[in-house]
Amino acid sequence: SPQSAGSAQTYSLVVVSNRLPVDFEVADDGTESWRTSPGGLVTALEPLMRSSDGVWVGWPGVADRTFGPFVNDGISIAPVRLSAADLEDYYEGFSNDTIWPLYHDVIAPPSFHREWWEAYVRVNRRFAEEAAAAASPGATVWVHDYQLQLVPRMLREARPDLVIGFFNHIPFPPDGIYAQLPWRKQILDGLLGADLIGFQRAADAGNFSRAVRRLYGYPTRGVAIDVPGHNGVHRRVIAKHFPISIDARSYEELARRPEVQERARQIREDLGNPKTILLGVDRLDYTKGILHRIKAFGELLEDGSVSVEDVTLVQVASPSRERVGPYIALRDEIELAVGRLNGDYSTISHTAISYHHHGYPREEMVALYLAADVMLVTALRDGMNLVAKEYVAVRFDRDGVLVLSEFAGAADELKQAVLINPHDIDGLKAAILRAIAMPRQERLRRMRALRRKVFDNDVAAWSASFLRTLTEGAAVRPGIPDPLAA
Ligand code: GDG
Repeated sequence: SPQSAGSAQTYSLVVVSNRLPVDFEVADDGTESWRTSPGGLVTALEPLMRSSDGVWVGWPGVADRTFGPFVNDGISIAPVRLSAADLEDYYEGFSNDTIWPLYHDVIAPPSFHREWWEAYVRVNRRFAEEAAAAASPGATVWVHDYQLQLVPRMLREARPDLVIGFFNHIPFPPDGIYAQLPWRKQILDGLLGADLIGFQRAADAGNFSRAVRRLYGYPTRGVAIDVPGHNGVHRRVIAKHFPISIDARSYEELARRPEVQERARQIREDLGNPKTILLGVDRLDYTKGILHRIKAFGELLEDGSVSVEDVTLVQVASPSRERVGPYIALRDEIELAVGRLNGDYSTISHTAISYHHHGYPREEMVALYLAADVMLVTALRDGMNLVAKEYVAVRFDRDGVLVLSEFAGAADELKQAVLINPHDIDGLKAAILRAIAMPRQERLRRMRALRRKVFDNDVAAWSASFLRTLTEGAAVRPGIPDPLAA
């Protein structure tokens, strides 16, 4: 049973991601402990992991430490060891300074370094080995995200009996951009080791299939790709979109708590009770369009369309990838822009931009969403953008306006948002003014439709749909246990 995780233990469902859903923590007095880091993915997979004999393979967040397998909160955990050098080259380097910018339309220039690639191959192999060791015969393995694109192929070679799924949380770029990657064929081959490759948007799946056609010439038809195998027998790989979501009900439940609502009122008051609160919540990342948002708001103040007495912009920019070059530069640029704008427009009683380079507890995020009249999601490119969905889930009062970039995956579903092109600063300014002035009737109508979309398609539906497609596709292979049947 999964209760007593030992190194020889194997499981019928193996989830593999760069980070584990637990953080290793060392207290001031030296006490070491594990803390669950609650994310959408854990919430979605938790029931499945508990009921169906599952294990999570990933890195526990500290370098150069070896941990044996253990059970945390009912979930079996198999930690993967990463050295400080692995982190620098595989994670900060190849994952976050090569693949991340390349897959986000080269908003920042990707760096190509052969040593980073070598580390990426080496670390992917380690994850694949750990996953193979944890998988029982015919098990389902679900690999996550851009840090682990070589794992599906490595796994298939070691364990042809496995059913392998991969989900890409970030965009997949158009062929003209993807083609820049010196290791473009190896990465495609790595992904094609999976039976099912999931993407956020239909456009991402299309970009992937086109890249496969262009670089390998494999025939594709709709979502199916026929990969030539041994003896001329083709193996069918499915590349399809599965838009990720959130645990919507848990967000609404938090928002309904009296103390969270009281906190939202307090936030408004502390900001000087402006007529309108605009809110941005992002990891501090160049894909999120934070500078475009600040520019548009600054111009609205400059041309007198809004005043600091009436409108405040709250920007949470949570610290992210602080050792990666472009992120260090971006933080300086953002803080210069915020400082200038506040210097020019803030008064003693009213701040133009209330800027926070902090991570907050989820309760505080929910209180901020409740306090915000207008949510600004101005990403230049974003796989999905969960912040947009969280804002909608929290607004049980059906009020509030979502301004949403068409370059975020969420725009495919959240059509009743005010959709914008963040590169068009005049268009963005007009959308902000429209959101500020929007009649209550229209706000309620739009938010009702948005909420239906988010609640009908929550993260549990997402993971069930992915796993169902994965196991149905594999059902033609004999002797494969169905993880959903548990
Ligand atoms: C990647 C893709 C895709 C942020 N600051 C704080 C905080 N957050 C939470 C948000 C949200 C999450 O982090 C961010 O998710 P996003 O989807 O907005 O963006 P990425 O981090 O870039 O995620 C993205 C996602 O993967 C899932 O597939 O949607 O496109 O880029 O949940 O609320 N949470 C707390 N404090 C903070 O300060 N508690």
